[in-house]
Amino acid sequence: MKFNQICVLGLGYIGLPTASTFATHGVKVIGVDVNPQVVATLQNGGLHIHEPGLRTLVQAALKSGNLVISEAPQEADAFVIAVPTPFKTGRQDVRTSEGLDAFPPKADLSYVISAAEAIVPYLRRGNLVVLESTSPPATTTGLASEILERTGLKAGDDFHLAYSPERVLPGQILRELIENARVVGGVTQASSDAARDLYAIFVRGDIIQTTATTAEMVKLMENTYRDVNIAIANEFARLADRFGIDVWEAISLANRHPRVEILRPGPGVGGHCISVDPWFLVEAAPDLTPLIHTSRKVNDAQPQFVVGLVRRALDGELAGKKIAALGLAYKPDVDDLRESPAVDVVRLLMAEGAKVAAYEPFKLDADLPGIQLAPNLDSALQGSDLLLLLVAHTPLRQLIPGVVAAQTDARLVVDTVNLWDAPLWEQAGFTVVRLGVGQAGR
Ligand code: SAJ
Repeated sequence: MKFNQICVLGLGYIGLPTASTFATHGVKVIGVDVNPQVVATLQNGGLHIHEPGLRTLVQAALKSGNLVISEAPQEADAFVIAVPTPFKTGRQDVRTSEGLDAFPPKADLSYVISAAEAIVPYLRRGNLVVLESTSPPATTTGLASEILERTGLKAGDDFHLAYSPERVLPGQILRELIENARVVGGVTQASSDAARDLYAIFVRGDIIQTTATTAEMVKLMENTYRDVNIAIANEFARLADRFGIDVWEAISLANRHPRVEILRPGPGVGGHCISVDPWFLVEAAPDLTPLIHTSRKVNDAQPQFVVGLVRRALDGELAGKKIAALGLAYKPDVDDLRESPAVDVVRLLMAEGAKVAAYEPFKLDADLPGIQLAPNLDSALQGSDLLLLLVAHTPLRQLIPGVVAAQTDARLVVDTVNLWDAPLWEQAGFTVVRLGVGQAGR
């Protein structure tokens, strides 16, 4: 199939790079977002999200004249839906609810529904529609196809319909978008072929065809697999803490086994993907998913475990203590605070009466209700009783213990990500507590 014009709905972390990449590969693209602010920002040459290299890519796409930003779709050969699918229950409700067994939260498909509805007036015979948003199994053959068939056209017969998961890693989106293998699942073979032709415009990795529901499951399985594996790493950290060993040493030794690859424990699992997607499977089949459900609970409880470590380091008393929380993003070297366990840790500490100065080197002015961000490291460190390292950001890795010692009265460090060289910090006068390292392992 040939594509002269593509309409991409949703200009977030996936839609914007995708739209821009199609445009820089010579195709006319209409990038659509329902948020007028996002549209205005992009039209004025700005950027509402941070991703390495994205600014240059978007500018090139706009400059080429191939990318046009708009609030409404237009007729096109292909429509790509890349809108968010969050869940309805706020994560905070989930984490603080008494019985974590009382939910699962429900997937919020309202953006997918709106996007599909927005396409209806423009959909023509022979067009291709691809859903990229992470969705519960059978969303493409069910919900998406039902809405699009309001045109009177039949999915698979009159227009092509496919699901293709994006699997790019935030921080490396631009490279992975092009280089990763791409799975395309059509509702018919012809739909799969059309989707393959679409991504062949820029994908250099393999493009693998399957069914729409398999493609949906592939995405959910990948992220669930990672969540479950991080959960076991977090449980190992708790066990190591209890049994007085160093989990980081134990993991590196276990990983010498040719068939073992344990991931890293930490303050919990965040981001808009891995901490969300497993719920889609739990929601779709609660009777079949006790392991997935439990893993979510383990990872969601990890901020509580970190608070326990801090409380213990401060001899059981958090109220009135000043804590410098270093790093708030959901993972290293990104500015994305969505579902960040570090933010949960800060909130939990504050709920126990601690005074927290939070410093996020990649985002100095985030709007986090109730949390005041320190404008710089110095002001976070000043007057603190304890330094709590929550994210393995490169600028935090580079801190020099002797210099930090001169900036703060704190002589206690809790490192939740095993970033800092404990002996060096101890030489500079700090007592270092590391997550997953019990007394005898220190
Ligand atoms: N984390 C750990 N320990 C680890 C690895 C990660 O605690 O060993 C934590 C991170 O700190 C973070 C969370 O898990 O809070 C998720 O981070 P991540 O780097 O594992 O993944 P994401 O959410 O940035 O991106 C994932 C990727 N999926 C997989 O690796 C299977 C990416 O390829 C997907 O495209 C993306 O989700 C998505 O959009 O679904």
